[in-house]
Amino acid sequence: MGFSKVVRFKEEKRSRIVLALDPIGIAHEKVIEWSYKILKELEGIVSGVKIGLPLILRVGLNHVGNIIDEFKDSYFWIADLKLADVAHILTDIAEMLHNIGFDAVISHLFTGREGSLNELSEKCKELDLGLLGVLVMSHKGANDLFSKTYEDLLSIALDVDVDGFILPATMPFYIRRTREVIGWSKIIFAPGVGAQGASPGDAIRNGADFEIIGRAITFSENPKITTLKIAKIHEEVLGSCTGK
Ligand code: BMP
Repeated sequence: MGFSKVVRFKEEKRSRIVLALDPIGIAHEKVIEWSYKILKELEGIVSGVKIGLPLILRVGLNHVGNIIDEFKDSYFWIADLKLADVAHILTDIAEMLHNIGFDAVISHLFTGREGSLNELSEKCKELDLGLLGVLVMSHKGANDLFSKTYEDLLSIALDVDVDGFILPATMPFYIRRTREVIGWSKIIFAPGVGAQGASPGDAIRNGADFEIIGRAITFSENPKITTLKIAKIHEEVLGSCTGK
């Protein structure tokens, strides 16, 4: 358990797919059943699961804990609350998410070092909870601000020693640039594949370790077949690259 599990899954050359388990549009009373069904179907072909407010607000943190418990050997678990707060709040939330069974948390970086990310990073290291920083987001409006703050956020992230980054599959330039700066020491996760426009494999070709994929899988007619097709594309891309 913990971030070492994420690293181990990568080293064991498992799939490079992280499922975004967002039950958008699913009837309230069906959300738990929907989650279990999809997680059963995708065992062995998806490595990690990212859970955010859409699921947590619908079923509550206890049910999320039960889901993680049931599938803890099959997947690593990322809590996507895009944290942005002061230190005592961040460390408290990190501890709760760790206790529920999450292996990593996603945090914004703009809150800065002292009184926020320094303390969060320290707590995450104590818990072996991976800390993943959002460098640039995947939607168009990310260009309004993130493109201007990229270098500063990267320097904050390196100072506080995050374990990995969230970078847009839709803007692979940022993935390439980050990989050039950080080498292979940290893990890059890229959302924006499928429904948001990037093609499967694009982010990995440009240096990402994992692609985060939601609707392209969960809303497809046959999630298992769709995921197998994406995994095959990833294998082909990885086969033609070195260093990954
Ligand atoms: P989808 O593949 O259905 O577009 O979902 C993408 C997932 O990745 C969502 O859970 C979203 O919150 C997350 N995400 C994103 O789309 N862009 C970002 O920049 C950061 C994210 O965490």
